[in-house]
Amino acid sequence: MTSPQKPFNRILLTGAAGGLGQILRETLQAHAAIVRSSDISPMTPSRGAHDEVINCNLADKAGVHALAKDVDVIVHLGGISVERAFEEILEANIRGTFHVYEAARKHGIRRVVFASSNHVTGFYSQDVEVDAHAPRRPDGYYALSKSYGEDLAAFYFHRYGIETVSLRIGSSFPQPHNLRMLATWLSHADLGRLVERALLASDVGHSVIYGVSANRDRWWNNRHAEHLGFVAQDSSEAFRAQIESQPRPAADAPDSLFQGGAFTAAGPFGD
Ligand code: NAI
Ligand code: 15L
Repeated sequence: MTSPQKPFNRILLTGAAGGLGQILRETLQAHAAIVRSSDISPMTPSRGAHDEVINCNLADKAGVHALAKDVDVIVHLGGISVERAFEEILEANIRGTFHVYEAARKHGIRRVVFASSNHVTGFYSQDVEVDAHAPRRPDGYYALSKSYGEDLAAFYFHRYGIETVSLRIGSSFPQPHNLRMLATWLSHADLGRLVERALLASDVGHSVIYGVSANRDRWWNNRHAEHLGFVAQDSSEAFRAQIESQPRPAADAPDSLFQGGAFTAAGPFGD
């Protein structure tokens, strides 16, 4: 039963122990009577019936299916969040995201908010503007797993009508760490606004949106996601002087050349 004040009865949040999961576990309380938080890592204990906490490895199909019981909508953040060897990415991100969509299908869940990443277009030069219709240029196995996640989202919409908003998150940290992040930064408050729109906007089908604050210099144009109604309110400008006082990366360093920065030069692994 839906709470009269809140749009959803139960939201499932994966990756709840992570940097963004800890933030969203709080934010989502405003949108659902019950937030079910899940992660493979330990989480802050439940604070009551409205705040469920269940440990689960996304690679465990039966576990993920149990997680999705009586859920209205999934915010899927869980998985490896940086570049790693393919085998690690395979279990958590590729198999894990497949399990999330299959669980959504079996439990009749109508929408997923998927934490994709800017790295699906990481191999574009920093002097090019990219939008959601630009061909992807994944910058590693991590990015390939997010690209697969977006394709999975499109498939589950066309085949089963399960809607997804794929959030190509830039760099969402309390503050930008370097020059690149002056362009890619997404404040935590703007992340909350973005997820709110992804949950509440109607008829999203499979939508793709870059998660980026209203920074002075941006590489991403959200012209194809205006229907979501996301308006960023923060900007990295407040941090510019501090960042520009740090030593700059070389002009030919990956962090200066490509939108994906250092991810474009990670690996190879296991040689
Ligand atoms: P994080 O690494 O802090 O959190 C990810 C969480 O997923 C961790 O708590 C981890 O324990 C969990 N996890 C990993 N493998 C798992 C498995 N097999 N089963 C269950 N849980 C597992 O990452 P963060 O920064 O919170 O990011 C959240 C999501 O947003 C990730 O999917 C990440 O790829 C994506 N993202 C984040 C960005 C950022 O700037 N923070 C930028 C772009 C995308
Ligand atoms: C990501 O996809 C990562 O999850 C995050 O840790 C940051 O490195 C971010 O991209 C970024 O591009 O800065």
